[in-house]
Amino acid sequence: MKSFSRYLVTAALPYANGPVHIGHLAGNFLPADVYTRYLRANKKDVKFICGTDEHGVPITIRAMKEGVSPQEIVDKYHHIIDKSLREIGISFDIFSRTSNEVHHQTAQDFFKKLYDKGLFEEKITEQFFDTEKQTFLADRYITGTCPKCQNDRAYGDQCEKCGSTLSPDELINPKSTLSDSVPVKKATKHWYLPLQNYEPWLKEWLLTEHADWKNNVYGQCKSWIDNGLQSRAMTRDSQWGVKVPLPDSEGKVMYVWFDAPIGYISATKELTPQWSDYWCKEDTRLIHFLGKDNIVFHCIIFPCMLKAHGDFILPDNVPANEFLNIEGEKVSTSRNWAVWVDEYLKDFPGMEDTLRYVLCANAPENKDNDFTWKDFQDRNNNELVAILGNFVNRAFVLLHKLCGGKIPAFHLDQKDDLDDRLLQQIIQAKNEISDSLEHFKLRDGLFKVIDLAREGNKYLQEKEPWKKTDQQMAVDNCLHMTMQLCANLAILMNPFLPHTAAKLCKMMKVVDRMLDWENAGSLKLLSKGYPMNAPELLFRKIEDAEVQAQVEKLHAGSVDANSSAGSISHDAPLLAPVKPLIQFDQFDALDLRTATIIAAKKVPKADKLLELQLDLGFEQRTVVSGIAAHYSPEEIIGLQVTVVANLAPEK
Ligand code: B3M
Ligand code: ZN
Repeated sequence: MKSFSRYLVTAALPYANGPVHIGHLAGNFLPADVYTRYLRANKKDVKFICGTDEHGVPITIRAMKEGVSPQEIVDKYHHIIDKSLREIGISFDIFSRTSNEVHHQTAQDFFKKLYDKGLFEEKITEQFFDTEKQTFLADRYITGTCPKCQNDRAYGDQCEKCGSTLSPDELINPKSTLSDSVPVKKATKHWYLPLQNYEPWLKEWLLTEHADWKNNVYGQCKSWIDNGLQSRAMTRDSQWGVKVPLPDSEGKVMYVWFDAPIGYISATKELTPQWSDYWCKEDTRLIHFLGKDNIVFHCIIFPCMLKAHGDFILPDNVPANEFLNIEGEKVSTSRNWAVWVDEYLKDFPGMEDTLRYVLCANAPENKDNDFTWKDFQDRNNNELVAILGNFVNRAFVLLHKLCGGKIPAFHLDQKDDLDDRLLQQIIQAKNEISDSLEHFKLRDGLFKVIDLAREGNKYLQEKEPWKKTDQQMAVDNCLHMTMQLCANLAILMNPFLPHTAAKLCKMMKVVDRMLDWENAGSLKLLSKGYPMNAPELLFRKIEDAEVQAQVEKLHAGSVDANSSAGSISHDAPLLAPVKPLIQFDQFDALDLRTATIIAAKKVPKADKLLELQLDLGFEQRTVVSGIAAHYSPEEIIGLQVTVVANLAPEK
């Protein structure tokens, strides 16, 4: 096994064209963060790099939909994404932007170097052109009828109805989305990277030397290589992107997948003057975290670019994840079938670690996995609250009750088998969690943390210190061990649940340094006589109503893929969001009755209001209702409605 002096961890750069959802977190940011926190706890020299990807069609399309400039789009979403990732605890060393000057410069230098080495092919091809707007059209900007399913809203690259991959030539009646005009073909020059030239090298480097990569990653790469690689255009006709640094290249920018991965290099430059140690020295371990749709770019195209350039190291591993579905369906941002991280943070304040926990526990490491709100509630209530939180709370409560809140002595002559067993379990958990994390198996690692807490509960149950108040030494030993286990748990949970680990450290009155990984496995973390703070609950229970509200919100905000509202943004859901929770006594105060509408008329000078005459059975009443925009008086007479019979009258 090669030994490394430093680590460079990257998480795929999210497009700054919308907020991030839990699929991004589970597939990409969270595994990278857990791994990085583990490296830091091991005192490794590590830089964790990310930022927003601010170029390409995803940005310009979004700008068109929101009716603003691409610059406004990237500014808006960069900040939203940055904020929510920080709040959920993704501990980047830098979260940069590909619109930064240093990035444009770095990407242009990179391009120029490949050009000067003669590594590009220049080709002239015919591309669709909008004569009205005088611009070439990216595939996404062309719509027409799908030749496979006749959907008349298919895109030039894909039909979202039947899922087929298309080219604009295949569309029936193609139209430009910019002007609705029929596009024409026009010749244009671009620079191509002949990937086929790198095939022998890729077979050696990737398929042979990196045969240890995850099966899902290796398999995808092998099939790309086996199918034969081709030249791929590294430039586009557009006004938005990194300009091609060559004479006579007005209107040409880099293909977003050429400049975006170079963003990892530019962000490192921005972060530290020592950036070249990280990018140019062979004893740096470069690890890219990403979702499966980005595998080919990180495992084939970017490595070919790096190889062509020659100054930089190559990734040592690319532990890509599969997809996380939600409530059994694929995440779709256009259909608003997603759980947005910024909204989660608002709806569940202080519960960052619960989301981290549930997403790690369901990490789509080897196959697509599913997130459901029921599972979210169950895992929180049955694992975090009932096992981990419960153990820590019992330990602290018993310590305050039976030992005056101070760490008791351990009387060696009274040590028994249960104490030995617990120590062995702590040491074994540390080794197993380390091994899991080193092999990017987050779920296994996380479950071992919970298992260890479960053992702690078992230990307390077997020792029953509350029944031994006449044997202080036995009580001391039990609570000494229990508290050392709490400290060990803080270290072992820290990569996964950093907010909780910090809270626990505060309760134990210890500094962050205690969380160094080397400290795990020790029974000397808290010394005799050291006073502990009063316990605080680490986790809280989640009620049925809270998850029910989330399920309703998900369905209320979702949009049918084929409806014309398919472009709705999650900022503007179709239905009003569910109001804040009320307590049962507020509900119980309402007197709800069924009434029949016996007469209805418009209220003069109030276009929203109808005046209704209601029969409640025990009385007739006149009420005013703001439904005039939706119902005419004629159509509602005779209908039954629910009335809040005890609502105070108003003028
Ligand atoms: N922005 C694709 C994506 O968000 C792209 C990743 C770039 S990583 C260099 O899925
Ligand atoms: Zn189709």
